[in-house]
Amino acid sequence: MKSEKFIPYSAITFPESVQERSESYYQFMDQRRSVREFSDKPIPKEVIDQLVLTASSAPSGAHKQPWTFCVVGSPEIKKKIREAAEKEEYENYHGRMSEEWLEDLVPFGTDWQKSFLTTAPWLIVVFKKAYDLENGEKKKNYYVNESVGLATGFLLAAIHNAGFVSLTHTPSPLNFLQKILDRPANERPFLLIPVGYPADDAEVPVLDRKSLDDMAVYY
Ligand code: IYR
Repeated sequence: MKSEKFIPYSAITFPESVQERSESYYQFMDQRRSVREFSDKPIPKEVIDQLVLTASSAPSGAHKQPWTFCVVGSPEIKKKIREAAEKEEYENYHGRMSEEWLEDLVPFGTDWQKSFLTTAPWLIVVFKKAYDLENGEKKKNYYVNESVGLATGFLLAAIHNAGFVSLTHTPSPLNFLQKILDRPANERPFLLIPVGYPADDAEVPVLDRKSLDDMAVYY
């Protein structure tokens, strides 16, 4: 039974054909790359606001929007995050990651040093909320990982659309972010995303993407 109010859905139409639009959007999104070398060129906060609003327009379980985007521009806090992340990553690269894992990362040229955490003008730390707190009462959220993953995908697309670059960074374990950013117990860190312009000499590894035949099955 429909208990909430409903309004008509305003269908969107475009002047171009569906073929043209779907092809050009694919070509555009296919140019998105994870970048590890950032410029320190500033981005206005108001622009980041729009990217975060776009992320929060993602679908979520029972429309609970179970996320908090912590947007860090403070050089002091970025420094603290970098120090804590590098401490964990040093351990990861020196014994905590398996030989197979280290081997799998060779094409990306990653190591424990994370200079992008202080160079990029903004770090967006995405937190997931297992539950909400309303006047001290726990309110359940649903499909939290799926929802927050979707919102992060929207965020990456918005960053790319604005002409910026990003990296989905997963220092592990992530819990130092909870402490540094002083987040409440119902929030857990999900991903750390530096956002900025690419460095002038930024490079990305040569990668192929799977063909349609290798990743889609039609019935
Ligand atoms: N978190 C580490 C290791 C790492 C793991 C995967 I899977 C990557 O795709 C990339 C890096 C780091 O950030 O270096």
